[in-house]
Amino acid sequence: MKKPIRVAVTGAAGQIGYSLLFRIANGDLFGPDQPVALNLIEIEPGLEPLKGVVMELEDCAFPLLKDIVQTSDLDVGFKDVDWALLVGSVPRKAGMERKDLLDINGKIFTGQGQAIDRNASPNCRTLVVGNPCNTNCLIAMSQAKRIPKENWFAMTRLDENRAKSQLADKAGVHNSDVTNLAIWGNHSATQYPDFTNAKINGAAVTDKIADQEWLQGEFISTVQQRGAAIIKARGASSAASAANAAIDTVRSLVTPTAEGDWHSVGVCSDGSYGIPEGLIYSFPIRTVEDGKWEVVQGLEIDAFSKGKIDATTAELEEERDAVSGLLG
Ligand code: NAX
Repeated sequence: MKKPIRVAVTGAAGQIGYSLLFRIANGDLFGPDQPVALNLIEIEPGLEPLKGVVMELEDCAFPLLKDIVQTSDLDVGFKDVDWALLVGSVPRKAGMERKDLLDINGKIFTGQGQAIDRNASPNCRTLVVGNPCNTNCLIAMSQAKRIPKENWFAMTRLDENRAKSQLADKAGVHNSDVTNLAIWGNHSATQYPDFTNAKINGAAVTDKIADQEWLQGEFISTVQQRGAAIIKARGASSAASAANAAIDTVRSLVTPTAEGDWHSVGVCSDGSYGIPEGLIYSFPIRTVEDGKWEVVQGLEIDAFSKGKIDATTAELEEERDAVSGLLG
């Protein structure tokens, strides 16, 4: 019997948690032969609804789920965890400036980074989903010096999946025919879904979709604004698709990437493509083996892409500067 992989999830009683936990327990992260244990972390008011979620997890009688911890104590929650999925954060409310949001969440992620540093397994990997996820990840990483910088990730996979589905729809192909789609930069409205290096059935997207104006305009803005469109239609922000993207991200980080392809995730920049070192930045990433990844090198960045990449880089630098007091 394999030892269970212990996964912490913060914001476990929230909307994304409600989709995510059942899929983890079902084996969607690490496969059908790998037992899992769940450390579910909530703030005090979330503990009561969390009890209900745990009852439902129990009622699924998942064969792979070996243990469930429910807590608001970060030292208990991150004890010996192999993966930390940081989903919980404070949403932006009317009248709140981006700076206020960075401040409020910055404090949460300072504490969580320190608790991961004190308690998690030395090789713990962390995926930050809670927004602003790149900068929250930067803050947590800066507080956890014991954990390697390569183990910190911010989620941009939902943006990649959205972009693939838009391109597939436009080209009249299935979304699995679209590959090599990198999201550059921030998980925000400045992110750049790079169609110039993406492929449809192995050919350049620009060979399959002649409408350059659509690619440079509506395609990008649809991906950038998709979250807002879902809130407008559903009356609530994306949850199942976000949980699905978190699952995709972890799976892609523990499984070697298919030959010639890549996936998108925010990682600590090593200076590739001139992106300032240390920013948590979404790049095209290849997973070499479980625990080892690299930034795909040598992609052509044309003038249009450069402009977009510069804009999202500038935004991330501003965010970093705004939280400089919280960086350890
Ligand atoms: P919900 O408001 O439904 O749930 C959040 C949960 O987190 C709540 O149960 C709350 O009690 C808990 N929480 C708040 N502060 C906490 C803390 N300090 N420690 C532990 N738990 C805490 O939000 P949900 O829809 O689940 O979204 C969660 C986060 O994901 C938000 O920040 C949201 O902006 C972000 N998203 C990120 C996406 C991405 O692609 N990176 C896409 C989807 C989503 O918008």
